[in-house]
Formats: sequence, structure tokens, C-alpha cells
Amino acid sequence: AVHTRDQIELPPPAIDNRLTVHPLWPEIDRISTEQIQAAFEGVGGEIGWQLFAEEGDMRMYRREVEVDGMVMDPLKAMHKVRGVSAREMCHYFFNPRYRYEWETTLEQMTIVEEISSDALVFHQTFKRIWPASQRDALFWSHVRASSENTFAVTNHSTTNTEYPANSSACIRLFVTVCLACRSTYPAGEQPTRDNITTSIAYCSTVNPGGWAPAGVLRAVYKREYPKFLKRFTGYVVDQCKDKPLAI
Ligand code: 18C
Repeated sequence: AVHTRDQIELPPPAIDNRLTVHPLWPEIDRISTEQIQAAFEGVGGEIGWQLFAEEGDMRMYRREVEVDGMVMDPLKAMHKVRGVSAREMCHYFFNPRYRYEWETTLEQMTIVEEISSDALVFHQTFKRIWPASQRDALFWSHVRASSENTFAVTNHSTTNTEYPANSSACIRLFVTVCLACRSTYPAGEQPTRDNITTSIAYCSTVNPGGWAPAGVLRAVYKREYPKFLKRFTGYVVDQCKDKPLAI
């Protein structure tokens, strides 16, 4: 019974009709399409990507970007995970039910709007880093099947009059994140936990929204991104190991 429930809530194979009639749909569709395409472009040909973390199959690159003295370094991470599918990976990233179990920077998550089975709007507050002010974010999150054996989640900042920016002790940050996943298994075989591999491309750009010391910020970045990707992928492998593979 547990398995059946989980299956129903897996990312749908096609866009939910309720999403396509929502006012945010044109923006969600455009940004998701752009982000998924960019996620699968390599870092090799582009100038400026520097490798800053490497562990097993995980590689993390960043570009140093400052706008008016504020650090907005884009991040691009690649990883390979055996034994889980792209769809499962995206299910655990998108579904708020699991978020507190893997997201270590989170203080509080609120679901602001349930647009459809594949799109939600979240308000999140993050743990405070001394000596900077606490941050919060308001963003839509959309999961979709893209090409063959490929699923992706895109998160992007938005606004909502009931959640105005900078009205509490929190400074609003702005985020664009994409987790794009593609599964492969040997040609002519059925996919199983033993022969499936999922390639992950995770891209993130965070605008801190207000003053934050560059040194502290880059140190947090360097520590927290590898921690997140290792913890999240490990969590998904662990959650999936006794469940039937969902493609
Ligand atoms: O993508 C991830 N998570 C998703 C679900 O939550 C979603 C979230 C995006 C928000 C990312 C911004 C996180 C800011 C965290 C601020 C403080 C955390 C401190 C924690 C210390 C224990 O897409 C996974 C996200 C993994 C995030 C890694 C950290 C990135 C840091 C980037 C700099 C943030 C600037 C904030 C200013 C802080 C002042 C020094």
C-alpha cells in the first residue's frame, strides 16, 4: 500500500493541465526549458568554470561573479549515482514531504500555493550565518519529464503579496536552481536497481539579496554545496533501496 501511494505521487509523465492554465505558466515553462538545456551543457568549452570540489563521481564548478560587490557565483555540479532513476531523484527533490530530511540549510518551509501535481510555491527561511542577517526565499518549483529517461526540477524566485520581501528580520534572497537527471542502462536490457545509473547536473545561482561578507559567503558555498549533493543523493539511494524501481 505504501508503495502504491508513493508511485501515484511520482513526477507525472506529462505536464499537469492545471499548471498550463495558471498565470505563472509562461514563466515556469520558459525558465525550466532554458535551465534544463543549460544544465546538460558541459563546463569544458566554457571559459571561467573552475573545479572546486571533487569526490568520487562528483565534480563541482563555480564561476566567480560579483555584482556591485555582492557575490553571485554560479555553481554547476555533475554527479553519477547508481541504483536509482532520474524520476526517483526528482521525486525526492521536488516533494516537500522529504525536504527536512535532506535539506540542512533549512529552518522553516511553508507551502504557499499548490498550483498542480507538478508545481508548488514555497516560502523558506534558512539558518542564520553570523555575522550576516537571516535569509528567506519565495520560489516556485516545477518538476517535469523532459527527454527520454530524463526528469528535472527547476526552482525560481517569485513574488506574493502575502509574503513581502524584507518585512521581517529576514533579507530576501533570489535563487535559480535546476536539478536535471538522466538515467541510462545497457541497451537491450530491462532497467533494474543493479544496472541503472543516473547522471545528475545541478545548477544554482543565489543572489544574497543584501550585504553579506564575500569571504564568509564563499566559505559557506564551498562547504554547503558538496554537503548538500552528497547528503541528498545518499538519502535518495537509501529511500529507494527496498522499493521497486520507478522509471
Ligand atoms: O537546491 C537546494 N535546495 C532546494 C530546496 O530547499 C532549493 C533551495 C534553494 C535555496 C538555496 C539558498 C540557500 C541559502 C542558505 C543560506 C544559509 C545557509 C546556511 C547553512 C549553514 C548550516 O532549491 C539545495 C541548496 C543547497 C544550498 C547550499 C548553500 C548555498 C549557499 C549560497 C550562498 C547563500 C547566500 C546567503 C547569504 C548568507 C550570508 C553569509
